[in-house]
Amino acid sequence: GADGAVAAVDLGASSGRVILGRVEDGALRTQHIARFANDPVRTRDGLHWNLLELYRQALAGLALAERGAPGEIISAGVDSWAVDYGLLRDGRLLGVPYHYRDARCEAGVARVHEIVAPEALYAANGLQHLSFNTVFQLAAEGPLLELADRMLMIPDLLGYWLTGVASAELSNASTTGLLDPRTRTWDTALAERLGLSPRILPPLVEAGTRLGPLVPEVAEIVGRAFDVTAVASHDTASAVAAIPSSRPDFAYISCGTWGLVGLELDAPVLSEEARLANFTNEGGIDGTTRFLHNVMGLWLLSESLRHWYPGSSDAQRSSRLQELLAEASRLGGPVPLFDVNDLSFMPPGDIPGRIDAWCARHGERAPGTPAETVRSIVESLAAAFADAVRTAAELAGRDVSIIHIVGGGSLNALLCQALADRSGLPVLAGPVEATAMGNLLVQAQAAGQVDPGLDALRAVAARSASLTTYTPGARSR
Ligand code: LRH
Repeated sequence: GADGAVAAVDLGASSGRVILGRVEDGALRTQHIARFANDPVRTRDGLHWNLLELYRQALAGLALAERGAPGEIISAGVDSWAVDYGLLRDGRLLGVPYHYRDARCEAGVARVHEIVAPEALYAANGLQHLSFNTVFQLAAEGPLLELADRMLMIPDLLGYWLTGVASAELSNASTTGLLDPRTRTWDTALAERLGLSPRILPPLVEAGTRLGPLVPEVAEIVGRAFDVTAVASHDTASAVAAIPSSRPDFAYISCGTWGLVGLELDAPVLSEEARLANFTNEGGIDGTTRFLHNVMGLWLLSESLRHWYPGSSDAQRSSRLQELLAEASRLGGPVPLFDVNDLSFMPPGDIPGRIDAWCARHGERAPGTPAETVRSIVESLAAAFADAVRTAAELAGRDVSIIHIVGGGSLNALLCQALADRSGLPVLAGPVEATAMGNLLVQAQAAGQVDPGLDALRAVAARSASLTTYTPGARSR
């Protein structure tokens, strides 16, 4: 296969990064080029992503990567969080894309369910009910939708700005609620029933498809016109692709802002039990199904820190979090457990206060100190993760013998040990940058640097990651 480096633009809900990767001796070597905050902006009409800033940072990162390795980059790929999108008319962006934590979605849910009942919707799209699924956001969109001739998901929108090619990569398209999980094609009949013009849905592409070279204006900024490849552009799909496992009976938790907990399957599970358990069937690479449940994740910690230390920097907050986690791990005795998935925790704001309110509503003692709140969050997340693993296995009729946790949560020893204890299963933690690795490896595979197939990709991921094992019951006292 071709030599050369590949670049990942990986946009998470709280930060973005540009990472350069090279496959050498069957392992992926990565180099962190740039990291930047992703701070949403609230305006009079709601909560938005600062998308132009993210794009500018992505370009700056790619330019820096090119300068550090002149002429070496053969391809770049973009992934981000799911469900959000921009509307365009004649290639021009209409309005500032909304953040999925904006409150506008509920009206859209009611509008959609008036036309298609929840059971029928699940039978059609296989998605767990999240009020921010694209289909509900579109139903709450209002007049801009009439003007639009295209909807592009966030990574596809960046891909379009980079190359001029408008497409919809499948893994992320599968989070819209407008894709048939069996055929992996747009459900244009469903779109039409909901009053959405199918013309706004771009042509679908699979991860690994070459989109094209950077357009000249972009190449000028970046320094050269390398290719852009469609990767598994849903961050969770990239993370699952890079799970460093060689065995089929693993469960995974992609733990960043969210904890995405589930199994990789050959086909969707569309049973009524799966719908009631709120399990989703999202698209993975190579025709796989990501059968998973959205559990609240590190958001509960990061947003609590934001509440306790307003105006402090990212770095200050994360060092304070380390101190609180250390303190939390020394606490003896049980801490209050709460339902991390309670909808009151969705919007930005005073999470510790809402945890207290949840406890009051449920006759539970509230945590007394920030360290105890942190311990409550960690234990409650671990309990919810373990529960989701059990439910996934039951619903899919599969055995699970190991849990892989990747993403930021894999660095949280207290969380990983609590997960092992509560699930009774060994937990293998890492890599922390699984999403970026999945992004890079799909590109390397498209370039012929990795053998075809998901197994070959995972074998490279396994050779590239250093993992920590947590054994049930090994909690130090
Ligand atoms: C994680 C994630 C998740 C989606 C949510 C909107 O970053 O992509 O898979 O459900 O963001």
